[in-house]
Amino acid sequence: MRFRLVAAALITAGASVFAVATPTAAAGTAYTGILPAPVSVRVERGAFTIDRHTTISAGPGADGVAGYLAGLLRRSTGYPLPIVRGPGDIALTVTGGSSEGYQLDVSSRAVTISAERAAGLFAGVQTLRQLVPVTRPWTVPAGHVSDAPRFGHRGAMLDVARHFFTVAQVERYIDQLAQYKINVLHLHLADDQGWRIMINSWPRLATYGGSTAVGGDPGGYYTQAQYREIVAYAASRYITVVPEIDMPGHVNAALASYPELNCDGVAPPLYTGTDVGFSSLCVGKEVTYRFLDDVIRELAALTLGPYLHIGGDEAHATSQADYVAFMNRVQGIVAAHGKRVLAWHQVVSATPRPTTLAQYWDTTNDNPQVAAAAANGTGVVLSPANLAYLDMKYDPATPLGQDWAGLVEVSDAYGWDPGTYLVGAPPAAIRGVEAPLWTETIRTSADIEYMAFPRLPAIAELGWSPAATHDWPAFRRRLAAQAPRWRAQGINFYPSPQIPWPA
Ligand code: IFG
Repeated sequence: MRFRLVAAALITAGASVFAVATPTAAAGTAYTGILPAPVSVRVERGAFTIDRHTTISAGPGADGVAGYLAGLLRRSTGYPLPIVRGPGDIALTVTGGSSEGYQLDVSSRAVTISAERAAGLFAGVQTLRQLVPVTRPWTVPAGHVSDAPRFGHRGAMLDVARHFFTVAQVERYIDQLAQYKINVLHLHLADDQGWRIMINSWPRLATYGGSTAVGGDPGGYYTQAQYREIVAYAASRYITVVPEIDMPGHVNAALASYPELNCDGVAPPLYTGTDVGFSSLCVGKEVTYRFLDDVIRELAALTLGPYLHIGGDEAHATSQADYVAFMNRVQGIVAAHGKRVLAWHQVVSATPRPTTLAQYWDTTNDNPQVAAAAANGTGVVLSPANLAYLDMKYDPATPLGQDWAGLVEVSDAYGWDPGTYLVGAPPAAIRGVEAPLWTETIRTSADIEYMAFPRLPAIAELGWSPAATHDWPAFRRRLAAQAPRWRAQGINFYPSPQIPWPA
């Protein structure tokens, strides 16, 4: 519907720049099938065919993206697709500026993608990928896409604490996220059941605190070199990693590793259950803040982006007064190491710093305390558990996941508007969305994919696309059209009965 409106508008407006041809059905479907939905698309006459002579060119600042695109297209087409200096058949250009948007033009002679920043160029490449058929002939219908993201924070969270996931498994997920223009990967690195990142000044956190997992499953942890590899791989996909060390609760792995961190000086045993809210750092001991200063210093040195996540959820074993004092003090430690704070929304019961972001995970859209903080300048990232938690079951028969926040089918994940969702929160306070995947019941990449697909693309569209493109009947068709790609990539997606999947 929207596409025809755009075409009609162009005809009415007498767009003489391009003759608005009568688009072929295939061309129309290709451009109206892009997910997340772009700001605007226009189909033109003709098509560009990638063949053995096709070249790629990259202007200054576009080399990384050009290399990524060449790798993708060489793998799928088998053609050499050399990167040349002069204007190539596929030309990538970075013009300078701050927008994450891009312009994509396809004619029978050339494909051009231009963007102010390499991140926008990368987004344009993800769109081009969706215009290239999954099988030969490698013919891209002619057209134009003009696009830019609605929100700056378009995130996915992976809990590597309840179950540990290797670098390769995390990088696999990063590649899947990048296809839908996700730009933040929040890694939940520590919890009651495991500590997953080596901290050189407190090595037992990883070597001992990382030795278990839920249900007694194998533990594990990232050396700092391995963690740097994840961060660099994500950065090459224009995804910023946000590390989370949950505190003052969800800390049994740390308490088990160092007796001195416990108020009574006695380390509890390692924990492999799935209860929450029973552990707390010792707010009254100074060693706690020396410990946190060391942890935050080492994590900040490993973090390219501006944010560190300090958790703050389910601190049921910490008094409210202690919680407030603790969260206020730790925000200062993070700032002292040059980073900004992301925290679960309970942080608003303390005094959020002006740059602190609250990650909202409540199951109601009416939370006056968070709305008041938002009205008072605190930025909010929306992760409503009953809409965006990927560990929620799709239906009672779902073999994985939980249901404490309710059942979340694709239509639930898609059926809300982040801009207006939170009652009383000014739209300007909403920084974006994030889809957490908690892993109490998730052990393999296939498990991750079963829960993340197809709901993660729904959240990704809410984060990227204009509210005006929000349309469930159109979205479910676009989602269905992604299935051949997922099958080609071996993504173990849940074939939701809500979606008209192609045979
Ligand atoms: N709530 C806990 C998580 C996890 C989750 C599972 C948050 C912020 C339930 N905290 O979600 O640690 O156990 O769905």
